Amino acid sequence: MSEYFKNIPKIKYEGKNSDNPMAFKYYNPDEVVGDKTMKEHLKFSVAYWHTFTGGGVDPFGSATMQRPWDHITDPMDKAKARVDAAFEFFDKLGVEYFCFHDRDIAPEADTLAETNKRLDEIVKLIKDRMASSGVKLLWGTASLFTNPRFMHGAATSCNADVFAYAAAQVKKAMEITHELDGAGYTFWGGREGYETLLNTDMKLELDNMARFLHMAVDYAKEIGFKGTFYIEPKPKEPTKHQYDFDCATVLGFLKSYGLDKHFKFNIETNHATLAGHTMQHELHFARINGMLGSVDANQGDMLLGWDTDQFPTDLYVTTLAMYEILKNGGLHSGGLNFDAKPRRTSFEPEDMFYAHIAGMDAFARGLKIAHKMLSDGKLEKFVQERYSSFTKGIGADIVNGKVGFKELEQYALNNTITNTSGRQEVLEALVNQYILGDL
Ligand code: XLS
Ligand code: NI
Ligand code: NI
Repeated sequence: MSEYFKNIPKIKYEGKNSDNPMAFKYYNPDEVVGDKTMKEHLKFSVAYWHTFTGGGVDPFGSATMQRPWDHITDPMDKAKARVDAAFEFFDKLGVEYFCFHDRDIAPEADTLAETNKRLDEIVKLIKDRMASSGVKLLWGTASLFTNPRFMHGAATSCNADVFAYAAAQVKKAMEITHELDGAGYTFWGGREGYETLLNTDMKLELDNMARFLHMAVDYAKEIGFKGTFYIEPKPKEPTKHQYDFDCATVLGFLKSYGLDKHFKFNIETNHATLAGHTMQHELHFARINGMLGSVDANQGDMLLGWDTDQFPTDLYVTTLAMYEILKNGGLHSGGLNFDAKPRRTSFEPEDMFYAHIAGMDAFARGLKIAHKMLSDGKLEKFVQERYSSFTKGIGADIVNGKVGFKELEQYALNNTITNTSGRQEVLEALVNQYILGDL
């Protein structure tokens, strides 16, 4: 087997004073934080699409990425080379999970039957590599947005033939995910949304999306796939309005169609910010509703209004994300999938490594800071005290359903109100102290 990243060694932990860019400064896989090792807490995953098929195109320019498989012209030979390169990459980086879309791993052919045959060939290869390396599939998914047939959407297309095609594609994608023992399967609503309501039957589109998901749930049962189903919210891009806008919108949708018990969320940082939320907000909302499943770990550029999918390096964000994840008792069958790509000017193969190292270090540090925040308990205690009026007296009566408007009116007529400060700035300074302090 040829080596694709020849000058790159296995990436090691060298500690915070290392000036070697090909080394971890904070991610020390076997270091124990609380009750688990960093590796167990973080469960990093490489996104096949950005890392092995992404070329660096943007709306104004073509591909810039230089990859060691570029010279291969036959599409299936190229797909096979990418598999070898991928497993070399996972091994050198020390990442134990990956995620893919069906079309990332095998190129589409002229017919669906031929495309499925190609997929089977590559899946066989991947299965062998997984067995010999111990690398696992975090989740699989289907690309229901790249091919022009999906111009109007997939499950929400106005064209019933497209709905049928999308169903056939997801059926196959679920089968290969199952074959590779995937821990989950993700639904990101590629083009499930609309450009203008002037040509859209929103009710039928939403009903059809629910029908589609019910069919997926039924089929999982039929084939014995026990992995977690994730929905990945995103508010816009490519359509003006994506139906899976944010966690709150999706939860409402799932509940009104009786689907909520079958799904969890795969939450992406850049999608959270596009929806006008912090990542912490989305994770927190999912957590308190028992819906926090997995994370697409990236970040956006706050000055650009699209999904730039940058590697996560903002410590404030990784810290507060890990805070929510730890409070959730971890991600269970989920993980931290780098749905991220190096900038198109970071086009050399080394940049694939540097980018992942930067993200892994930022999350490793975030984990340690968040663990300290939780074991000190100062923030949690503050919140608890802030709401302590609901643990006694009239507050306890409200919570326990003992009083109604009449009793509360009596109470309000006979009592005066004293408020206390929310101390936001004190708390922000405290978080900074944790980030900057010794761990
Ligand atoms: C696109 C999405 C996509 C999903 C998988 O914005 O993030 O990459 O994660 O289809
Ligand atoms: Ni994503
Ligand atoms: Ni995205």
